[in-house]
Amino acid sequence: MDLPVINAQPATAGGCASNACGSTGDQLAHLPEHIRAKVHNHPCYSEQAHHYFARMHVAVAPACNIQCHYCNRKYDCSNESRPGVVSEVLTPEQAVKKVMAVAANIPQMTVLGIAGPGDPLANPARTFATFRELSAKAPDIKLCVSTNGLALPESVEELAKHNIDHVTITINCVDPDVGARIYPWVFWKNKRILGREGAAILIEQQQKGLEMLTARGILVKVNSVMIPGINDEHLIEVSKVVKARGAFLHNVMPLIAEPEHGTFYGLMGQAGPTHEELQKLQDACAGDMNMMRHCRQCRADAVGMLGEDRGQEFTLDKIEAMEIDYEAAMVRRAEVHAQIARELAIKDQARAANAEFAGRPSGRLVGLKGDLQPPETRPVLMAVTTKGGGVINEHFGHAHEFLVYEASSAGVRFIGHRKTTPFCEGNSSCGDGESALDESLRMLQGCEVVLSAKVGFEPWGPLEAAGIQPNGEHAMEPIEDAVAAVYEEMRKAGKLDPLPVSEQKAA
Ligand code: CLF
Ligand code: SF4
Repeated sequence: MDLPVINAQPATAGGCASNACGSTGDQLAHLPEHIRAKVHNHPCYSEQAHHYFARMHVAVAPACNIQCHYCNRKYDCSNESRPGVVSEVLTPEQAVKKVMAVAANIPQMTVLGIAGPGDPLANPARTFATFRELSAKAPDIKLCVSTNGLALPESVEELAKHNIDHVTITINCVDPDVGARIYPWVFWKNKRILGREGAAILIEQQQKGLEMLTARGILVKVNSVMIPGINDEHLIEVSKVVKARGAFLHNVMPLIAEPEHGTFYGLMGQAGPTHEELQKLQDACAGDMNMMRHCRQCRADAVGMLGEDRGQEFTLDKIEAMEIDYEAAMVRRAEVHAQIARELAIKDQARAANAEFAGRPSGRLVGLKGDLQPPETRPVLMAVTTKGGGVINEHFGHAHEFLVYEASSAGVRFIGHRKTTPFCEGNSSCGDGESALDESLRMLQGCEVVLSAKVGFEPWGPLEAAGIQPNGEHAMEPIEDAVAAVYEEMRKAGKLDPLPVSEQKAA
């Protein structure tokens, strides 16, 4: 990113120092070189990378060895996917073919993950056959896996053997009493173990696996499903524990539970958190942990940039018809990756020059140059629409999601994303756009500005009426620059009350 990096904390040995892994700026600058090399093009481990690089999943793992109350086996794994969407399970051979076809056609695809629809490590033969083939045939693709952790300790050697540098463990609790309310059973040593006893085994295996992985230098991300009233407050403790054991990143995701998903929680009416509750918990955890805030809870067969799914372009029949010259594809992929690296380097240089000109290392808005700092002003949430590349390049009416940023005197930080339905797929006719616009307005709750490449006449009035200022003046600009500029305009226009002196932080 181009703007102020909010460096809230000093660097630590365990990974990112700030909340920057899910945040802004040259978030990787403080990391040791070998860690940077691992995460710079992984769209989940680096917020910056997710604007430029894509991932894909292959659904080769149908079975699971535990039961989560938020999962129905008929649907994708809730660890890493939206419930309610069925995946086609592939054989390892089909999966390898698909990966190579996608890599040849989407050169920005850097990471192959196995994340379901069950648990990859409960299907070790299928999972490792896929990894083995791919590491031989497509060595330029990073391999990634997501697991519930029950079978992790016995799989660590095999994971290391295949050069799997990124492992996600879904850890929802470190207390078996909490676990008993999330996991009705685990399947352990050929027996189904119920309730608290089963949860205790799962927790022990997760923590052991985490330690074994970090001891080998494998980067571990911990995913946690926030279940209000069950583990929400407890996740602060989870964050501390997993950080102490060497986890690199913590991803707190909202529970998705609807009756039509057929899950226990869905049927029992267990509610998921609101945007505000999720952000509050993520902020509370951030004091101890690098937080991921850009997770899209992907399907187990997702393809493309986070937030998009191009799976339909790569169905088995279409792949069969494709001629793939992977040698040539690797050359093309390397060129595209080098081009992105050059683009990012230019942005980093511009940011460094900005900071130097402003006379301060970071943590202040670009545009506030010189020695005098204005008084601290209240934070403002702004939504942006983007198709990727880190710039504002999506029309308001075409957006499938809003990225939400918080601008304050301290800088610009990424808060999260909110899914929506594009209210207008065409330029002039908006069909049943009214209800979709209502949905967009609801998703924009709490935001005072929405920045898009273009905002049409039709939504303009309702947005203003809802207290959200539409803004199309920063089309094609880097997101953080644009957000900072608008914040500065608001400050100059007197729209931001200075914070009381007692609430101002030392600059
Ligand atoms: Fe897939 Fe997971 Fe690897 Fe990413 S997803 S296995 S780490 S490549 Fe990413 Fe998707 Fe969130 Fe997962 S956005 S659900 S965190
Ligand atoms: Fe479902 Fe994944 Fe939990 Fe297994 S680990 S029950 S597949 S959410």
